[in-house]
Amino acid sequence: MEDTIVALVTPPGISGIAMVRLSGKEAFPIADSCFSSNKKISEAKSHSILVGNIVYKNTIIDNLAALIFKNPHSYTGEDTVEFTCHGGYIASEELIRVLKELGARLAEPGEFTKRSFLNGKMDLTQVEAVADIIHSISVPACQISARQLAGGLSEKINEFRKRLIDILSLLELELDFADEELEFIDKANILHLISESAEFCNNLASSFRSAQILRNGFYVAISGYPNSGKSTLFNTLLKKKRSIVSDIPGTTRDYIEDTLYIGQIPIKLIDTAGLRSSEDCIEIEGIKMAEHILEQADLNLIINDISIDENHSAKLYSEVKSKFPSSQAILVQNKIDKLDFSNFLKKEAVSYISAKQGLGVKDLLSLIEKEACSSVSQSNEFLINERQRDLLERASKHLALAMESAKSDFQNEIVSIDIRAAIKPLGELSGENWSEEVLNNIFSKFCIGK
Ligand SMILES: Nc1nc2c(ncn2[C@@H]2O[C@H](COP(=O)(O)OP(=O)(O)OP(=O)(O)O)[C@@H](O)[C@H]2O)c(=O)[nH]1
Ligand SMILES: [Mg+2]
Repeated sequence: MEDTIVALVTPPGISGIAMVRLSGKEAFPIADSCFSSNKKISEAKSHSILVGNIVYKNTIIDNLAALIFKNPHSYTGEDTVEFTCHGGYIASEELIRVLKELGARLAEPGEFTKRSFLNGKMDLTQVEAVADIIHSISVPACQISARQLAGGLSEKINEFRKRLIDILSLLELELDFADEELEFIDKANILHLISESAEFCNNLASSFRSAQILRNGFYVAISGYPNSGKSTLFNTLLKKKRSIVSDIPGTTRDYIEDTLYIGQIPIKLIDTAGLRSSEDCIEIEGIKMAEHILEQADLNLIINDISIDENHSAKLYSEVKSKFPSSQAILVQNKIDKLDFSNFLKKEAVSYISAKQGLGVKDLLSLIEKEACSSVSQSNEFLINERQRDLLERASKHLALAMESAKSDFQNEIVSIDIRAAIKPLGELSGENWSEEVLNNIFSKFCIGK
């Protein structure tokens, strides 16, 4: 962290202002050597703003404001200047060029946040929350991440981690006095504490799917036999002509994805190739993709052309249900406009629509919303990611083993081994113990300037 780093922290393009951040040991001297104002940046108070010109080699580059943050009271924990220059492509690029010529180097992706972590300003769950806020596509996801950034998740994890460390110390203390046959611990209470910690890890780990939905959207695949009206429904739901519709079976070959907002959960709709046995290698590839999507989706809409027969897709529907039990499936009877529907006996849990005329589509949307909401209904206190889920599962596995040995024949050595093994991943969660590999992996997902 010897280098002083610089980057554009706002997206490049035409805008009122752009922000360039300069952070590191030499931030103030570098800034002072090109910033001309009534006061030097190094002499200004922290959290103050100076307005002045950037002048380099007798040329005025821009007139701008400089926000000054003195270490450790900055985002990175280092001396930092945030220049708000004029927007557009040129002024900020010129400013960065000048700052680089004066000794700064361009920041790597996520380097400002990495420095913040290494300087103890944030723990890893907060770092991950920063990335989540930036990439949020729904209001609840953004709100949960903001809570996580405030430190809620680490606080909770550290509470349980500390509890386990206390248990471990007691178990080890008792071992030291094993010869004197002294007992310090209330075994029933310890068992209760381990079980509570295991439950916490389990519950948090199992909130992963729900977190994924809030983070990435609720995936709804539209599938069925060719010509059943999948693309027509896709377009009707999106209220735009997005997918090609024709009466030639096998029109859709690739899959097409678009986002629809129902309530606060983003719905990712995917139109897929019609499922049938085909000789055409491109269509075969499309069908393979469609099957993969069926497996991944949170909800599968199986579209049936009711004008052929109400039970035409019954086999496909039951196959999808049994092959992909972790996804929900709804049978959608399409083209009801082609039938005399007045005396038709509707079945429960089946949706009846005319994708072409928009009949029943509102009810289908409500059904999708209901499914999406019930998938995230468990109160999502935190938005855990894959790394966090894996660590929580590891902790919970060792806590289960610790409970087993504590229940059968309470031997301090054996119980301690698993408690220690559970404490380790909990420490990795917040970054108490970290490896370069983990950090690189986390920060590679950041953009330059964050
Ligand atoms: N009458 C009527 N025709 C429909 C309806 N939905 C779709 N169609 C017609 O059915 C034909 C096939 O529609 P598509 O939406 O292309 O069907 P698809 O399932 O996407 O077909 P593939 O992409 O080939 O698998 C087109 O001629 C549509 O106009 C409907 O609700 N009523
Ligand atoms: Mg289609």
